[in-house]
Amino acid sequence: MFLLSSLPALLCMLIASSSETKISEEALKTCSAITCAIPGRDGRDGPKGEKGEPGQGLRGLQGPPGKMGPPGNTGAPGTPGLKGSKGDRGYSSAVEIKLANLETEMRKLKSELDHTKKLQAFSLGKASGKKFYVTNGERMPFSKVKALCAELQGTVATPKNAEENKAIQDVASSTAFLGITDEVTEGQFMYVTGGRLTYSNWKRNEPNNHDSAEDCVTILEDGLWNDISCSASFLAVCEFPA
Ligand code: MAN
Ligand code: CA
Repeated sequence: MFLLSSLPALLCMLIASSSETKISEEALKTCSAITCAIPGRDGRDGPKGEKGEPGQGLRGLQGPPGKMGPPGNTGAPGTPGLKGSKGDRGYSSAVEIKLANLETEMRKLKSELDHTKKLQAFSLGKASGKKFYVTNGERMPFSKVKALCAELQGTVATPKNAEENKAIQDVASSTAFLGITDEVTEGQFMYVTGGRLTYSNWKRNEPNNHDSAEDCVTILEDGLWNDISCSASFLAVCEFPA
């Protein structure tokens, strides 16, 4: 009795739970005629669909940079550097004593030199801030005078004004060479230390380049100048800075 009356409902349930997506007209009529009291169970998931086309929406903003990666491996060692300079020898007490003795000796020599310079300046009547002139009283050709004065860290006496001319005249007991020649260009007298003449004290009718052989200059006993042969011998007078 029960079985018979519930048959249409059972049939309806079977139709509703069928895997067919389309329910036949017939089945629907049957179903509408009866009451489907119990819903059928969900069907099983269908097969996965094909991958869809990429979306057409706007792309998002680029995200922030990722975290720093771990440090790489240590590189191979570089080429060796240049050899350093030789170190000092170090000090022994014996060397230290010698050094101290040398320092004492040097202080003594410096003070003696200072004293000697003062005596020399006094004996030459040297005025402070003025060039001074020295002679050994010997006569020699001009090239020798130049060499001698250079050896003494001086130059050949060269008056640049009347005062200096007088100072040289006072030192020279006889005719003396001056540090002036026209060896480079005939007729153009120059200082041997360089430059054109800025002062002259020529004797009347001098320079005359007598016998076309007079490129050097002498100061005569009266302080006046004469051009003369460089190979003739005259007094050597050297000049030293103030
Ligand atoms: C005379 C003059 C000078 C010249 C000498 C050369 O004294 O002519 O100019 O330099 O002779 O000895
Ligand atoms: Ca002359």
